[in-house]
Amino acid sequence: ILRKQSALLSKARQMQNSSKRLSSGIADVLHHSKLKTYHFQNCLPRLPIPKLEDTMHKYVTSLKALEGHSNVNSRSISDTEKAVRVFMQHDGPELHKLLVAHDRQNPNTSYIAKPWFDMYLESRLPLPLNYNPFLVYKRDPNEPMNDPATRCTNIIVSAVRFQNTLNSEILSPEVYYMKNTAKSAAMQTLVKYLPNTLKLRYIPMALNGAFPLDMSQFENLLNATRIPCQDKDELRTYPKSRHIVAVRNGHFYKVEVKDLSGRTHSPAQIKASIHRILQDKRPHNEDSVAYMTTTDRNTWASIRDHLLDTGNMNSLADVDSAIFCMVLDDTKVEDDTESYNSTFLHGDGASRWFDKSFSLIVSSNGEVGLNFEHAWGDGVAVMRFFNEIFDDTTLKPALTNETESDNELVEQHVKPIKFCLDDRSKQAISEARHRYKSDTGRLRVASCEFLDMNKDYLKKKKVSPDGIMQLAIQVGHYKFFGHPAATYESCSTSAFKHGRTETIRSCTLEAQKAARAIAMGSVSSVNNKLASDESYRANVEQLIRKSCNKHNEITKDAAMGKGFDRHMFGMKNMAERILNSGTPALFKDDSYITMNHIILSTSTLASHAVSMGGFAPVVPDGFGVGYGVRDTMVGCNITSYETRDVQGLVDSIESSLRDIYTVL
Ligand code: BUJ
Repeated sequence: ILRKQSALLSKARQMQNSSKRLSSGIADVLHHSKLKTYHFQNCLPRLPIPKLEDTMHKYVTSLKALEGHSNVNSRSISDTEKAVRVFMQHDGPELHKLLVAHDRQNPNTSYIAKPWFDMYLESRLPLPLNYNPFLVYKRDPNEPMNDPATRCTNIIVSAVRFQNTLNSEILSPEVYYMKNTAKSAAMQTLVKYLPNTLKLRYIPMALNGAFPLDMSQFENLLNATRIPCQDKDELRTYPKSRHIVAVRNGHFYKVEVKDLSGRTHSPAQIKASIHRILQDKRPHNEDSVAYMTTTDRNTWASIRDHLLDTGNMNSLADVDSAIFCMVLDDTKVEDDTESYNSTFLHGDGASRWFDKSFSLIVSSNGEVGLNFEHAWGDGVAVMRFFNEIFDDTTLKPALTNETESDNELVEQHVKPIKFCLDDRSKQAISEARHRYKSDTGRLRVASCEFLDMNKDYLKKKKVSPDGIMQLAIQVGHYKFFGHPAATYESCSTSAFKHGRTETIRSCTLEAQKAARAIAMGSVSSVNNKLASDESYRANVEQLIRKSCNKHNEITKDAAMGKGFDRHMFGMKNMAERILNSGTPALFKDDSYITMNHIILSTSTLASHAVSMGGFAPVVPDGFGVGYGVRDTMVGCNITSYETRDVQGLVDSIESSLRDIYTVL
């Protein structure tokens, strides 16, 4: 009786809440922003194309930091300097001029947007491991709410609220606030009424240290998928979508979450749908079509055509057009690196659909991760969604673990998605399954948490937290392998219209100088100079600070569109694809190849909702380095393939953090 009473009470509360939301005019939204979602979109500044001389200078300087790498020595550097001089006399100015002219003719986008989309969509490599990263949510602080069906339902409801908010364009614009003044009501009102011309809306924001970010990627966040096609994939969106696709044990389900008029089904009804799927006792589906999303893109494209020809058009349409993919995984995720990476980075492939713009994966013990396709967008859009969902599910959950399911319409809301598979399809799926098992079996992971340093500690020491982490990665690599490595740190350029990312080349001359000095006096070495020799320590401290200052400088440059990588990529693309004039010598040079064979691919993000994240290496002999600076620690999660000693690198980074801590 008591249980029934509490269920009735919570139902009444839900009805009250939903009628409150309905009476506010728009049903089921996250919030109602004063400023429209795309308020600043037309006023965003354009991504600059750096000066050719600056790009060449930065390229050579960055190459010099790699000296000691097996392919980089004083002779190869001077060869590259010569190649740069030749480039500056002939191809360079011509390609740069054409890039600038092309950019002027396309004022509503950035010079990098199309080549970057093409780069992703033309790659034939499988999406998992090569492109899709993952993020893991912190657990709901209210532990009973981590019951999988409850958490899953709350996430679905919050995601649909996000969809409604975005569709109604009342999701607040994404703004990078350096100061709080622009957050004031007066400022927001002023900006709201300024006309949409001549950057009038943008200027007062920027003057107050607030930078509106590009929101074009939000259009491909929900109801979206990548479609495999021969030689170049496509992105498709289905804005009117009313269902999600759920996967469990390799079986697919279409779960309707909105009625025909666009009204969201009640949370208790959605919970019933989730329970229904969790109760499905069919064995694991070895013939899951999902395995095809783990293969190279041309193989998948031809099998997809075949599937369409053999009666699977509606089933594929149900998957493609879903708002997002929700995986109900059978695995219990343990609190260890192996378990996080294997569940959220790749899984076994039967219960994932790597083409969807993103999938949410709920484990049997209520751990939740997000795995996203990368062509359509970058960290800013994904993190906005990720954070909003965490806040909404934890602060305004649609239901509790005690809420009972409403089963009345469950048969109508949940429909299995069936595929008709002939021998050819089954054979392709079987091959994909075997290959994926072997590829993922070669992945290795290791992580560390260093508790003596954290965000506050580093701020108090007046060093940039990111600069210190990047330095520790440099020192760790140098100490373990004895030479520097081509390093990529991802930096958003979303402060510009249709900006994507720029590379921060963290392997700087300054970082290498500090790395060598730290390695020489390391606390883990016999001659422990960092701890025992004060003048040595003071000298190393100066080198650490110089390295951090340099890192700050190149980070600002990258965020302002003044790195060198995208400019070079743009010129190469111009020569090869627009002019069809072949690859200029500079880009065939060994140095360019070495610089772009990224051994240390690194990325970080700051969010109160993330507990873990990562991605695979971008080259077979590389490392995928996810790292974070938190209130309680600094840490990293690193992947590699079996030929590299990832545990050794992580141990070395951990000991480098100890060295830096000793010096600071
Ligand atoms: O640069 C780009 O254009 C996009 C990059 C590509 N790449 C991943 C190859 C660098 N994409 C991103 O940077 C998005 C990555 C999103 C995942 C980031 C993971 C961050 C990990 C944080 C937590 C780690 C803490 C571990 C503690 C044990």
